[in-house]
Amino acid sequence: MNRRTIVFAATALIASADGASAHARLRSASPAAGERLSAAPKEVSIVFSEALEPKFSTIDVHNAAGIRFDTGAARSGVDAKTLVVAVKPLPPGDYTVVWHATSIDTHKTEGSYSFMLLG
Ligand SMILES: [Cu+2]
Repeated sequence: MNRRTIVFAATALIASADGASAHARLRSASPAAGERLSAAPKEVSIVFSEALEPKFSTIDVHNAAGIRFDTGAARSGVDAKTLVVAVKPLPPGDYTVVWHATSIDTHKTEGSYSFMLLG
């Protein structure tokens, strides 16, 4: 490759990395954002718009005091677009779910939402 070819290849790579089409975005979740539950869930499950690399994707679940309730690593659910993490028995309260997703094209996205477990 001469220098011009390398510059062109690098520019093309940046352009494709900039494309938003393959970034994993949250499509739905269980518990859902803002949901008020009367029974404690045993896991938190998030469906994304793209297939994920579960080894490089995480779901943290913590209460208002910052105490973590997720247990173990996040794993794929029913398909590669679903990420699941088990949670300890949840006392009533407010919970925040923080997710970091790496899609199979290695692009990273993140977000968070909250749900409430009624007493
Ligand atoms: Cu992407």
